[in-house]
Parts: sequence; C-alpha cells; structure tokens
Amino acid sequence: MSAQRAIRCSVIRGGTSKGLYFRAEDLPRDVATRDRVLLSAMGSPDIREIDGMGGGHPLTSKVAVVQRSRRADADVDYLFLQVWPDRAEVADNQNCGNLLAGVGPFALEEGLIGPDGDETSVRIWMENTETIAVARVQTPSGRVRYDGDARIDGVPGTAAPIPLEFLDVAGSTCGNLLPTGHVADRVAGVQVTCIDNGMPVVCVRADDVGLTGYEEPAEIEANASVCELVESIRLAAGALMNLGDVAAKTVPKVSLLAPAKGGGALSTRTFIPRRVHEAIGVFGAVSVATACLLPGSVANVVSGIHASDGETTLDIEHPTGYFSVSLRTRHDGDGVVVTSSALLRTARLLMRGEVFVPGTVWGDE
Ligand code: NQM
Repeated sequence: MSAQRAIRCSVIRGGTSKGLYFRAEDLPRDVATRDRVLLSAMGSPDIREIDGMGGGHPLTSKVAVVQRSRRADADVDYLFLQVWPDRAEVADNQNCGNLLAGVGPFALEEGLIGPDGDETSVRIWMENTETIAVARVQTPSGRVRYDGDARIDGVPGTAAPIPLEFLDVAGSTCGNLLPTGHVADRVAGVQVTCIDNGMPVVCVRADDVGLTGYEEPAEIEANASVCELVESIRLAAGALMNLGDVAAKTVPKVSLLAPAKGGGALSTRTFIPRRVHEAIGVFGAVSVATACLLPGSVANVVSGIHASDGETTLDIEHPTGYFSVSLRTRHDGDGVVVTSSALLRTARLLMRGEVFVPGTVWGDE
C-alpha cells in the first residue's frame, strides 16, 4: 500500500479560464511522470473529471507551472499545460493568455517576487512561445488586491484590473505572422486567413461553413457535419502553417467570423479545437484582431476595418460578450506591422492548499 502524495498548489481563475498553479519545484522533473501526476490531479481521462480537480471542460482543466526566472529579462517563467478532460493527454504546444493573468498574483503570493509599490509590474517569460508579457498587478500595502471595478465578459462581477502587454508575439509558434506567406489562402475549398500573433488561428467566414456565426457554442458542437468540415479545414491549414500534422494538437484554432452584431469589429465562434470556446482565448483574440487590420484578409473583409498608424482598439465579439484588444501598428510598404498589443484581464485566487495524487502515480512503492 502506498500513501497519497500531497502537492502544494493554488486554484486561480485567470481571465475566463480556471486552473491549478504549481511552483515548478513541487512537480516531478521527469516530463512523463509530471504529466501522469497532472492527469491524476485533474481526474483525466473522464469527461466529468469527477476524481480530480478539473471541471470537465478544456477551459477549466488547465495548469500553470511557475518559477523564478532563469533569464535576466524576466521575473518569472510560466509554462502552460492543457490537460485534456476526455483523453489522457497533457499538451504544451500552445500558450494561454487567460491563465497568464493569474501568474503575477501567484508569483507574489508565493514570494517568488516581491511587491513594488501600489502596482507591481511582472515580466513573465512565456515558455510555450518563448516570448515576454508584462502584467501589472495591484499591490497596495504590499498585498495582492483582487477586488476592483474591472469587468471582463464571461466572468460575473468585477475585480482588480490586470493589464497585459505583449511586445513581440508575432509568429511565436509558426515562425511568421502570416505563416503561409499570404494574407489569404484557399484551403479545403474555403477562403481562409492563417495568422499567428501569439496564437495560430485560421480565420474562416461562418457562412462558408453553413453557419450564421451567431449560434450558441452547444448548437455548433451538436452539428457533426460542420464540426467535421471545420476539422478538415484545420488539418489542411495546420500543415500549411508549418505545424505539421495537427490532428492531436490544440493548434491552430479555427475562428468562424461574421459581421459584428453588437457594435464591435466582428463576431467570432472559435474552435479550441474540438470544443467551441464560450468566449475567445486571449492570444486568439489578439490574432483575430490583428487579422482585421491586414488588408485583404478574411477578417478584414468581414469587419471592413481600415488600419491607420498608431493605436487601434478593436472589440472582438464572442458568445458571451466582447474582448477589447489594443494594437499599435505602423504601415510598412503595402503591409501593416503590429508593434505591440495590450488587453485587460482579471484574476482571483480561489484556493491554496495541497492536491493529492496516489503515490504510485508519482512512482512511490
Ligand atoms: O488564446 C483557450 C483560454 C484559451 C487560451 C484556447 C487563451 C489564449 O481561453 O491565449 O487564453 O484557445 O485554448 O484560456
């Protein structure tokens, strides 16, 4: 008989997602053992994740692994891991800008960094995409403040704002902002724009796959022929985006676009990939917003946006509201270069303690 293993962790809502936050030193170093431990902690594989902490949906089955940075230009390192609820897989092939919002508060709570006046700027090295984000966390009297007036769609109530800024995330997964080298391509018989400004996304007109683009996520997920068509577009686009065979990968995302309905830039329904997002991911929204500014892209045609130099804020509509993304751009020849992006998230520490996994999962006798 082996005892259960107790592992320190916190549960934090980061943006519109929720996950377990660990200090790297508290997890096994060996990746295969680490993944077995995380699957067990979450209760995967099981669609309800009933024997673990996961919420039975990719957006509530996420993990952040945080440590003091080994780099001179960052305060902490953050590795994002997607634990699939329905299959025994842990993926590190994408970043998550929602869990990112909880990294600054976690690092401060754990003493990995110290507070710096009323607002602490935390430079975060995002290991998945090897890029840096700067998060500003409110720290009056040296404590993380969670309450406040900031509201983000997809989360009830208000909380302290955590502005996030990204300097250079273009092509961070695929090598280029436009990984196919074109602003638009024809894939599986459909016009698409493949883009990576922090997240590889394939932009498709919703009416090209037989939808209005305003359907509820559950309605889209129940439509097997649409899901099949979207997946065939994703598989073909993934290969063109330098991602190889993406059948078992969480990227690229496919975002179905329709004209704005609520005064925003355009409306989105985003596959992440086999479930439809209740909102839209952070870097997913940055990538779609960026596509809106590129003349001739599918998103540009649907939104009818004309980019001018300087700062543009675009409201990306999604199933539970909209997501505001600010982009700094300049024109370069015929093209538009995005120099930085920024957005607002909130986060809240929900629980701190120990999660238990059977000792045998860790390798105990
Ligand atoms: O795009 C969902 C989320 C995400 C990822 C997904 C994210 C991002 O909403 O940066 O935040 O697209 O897998 O947490």
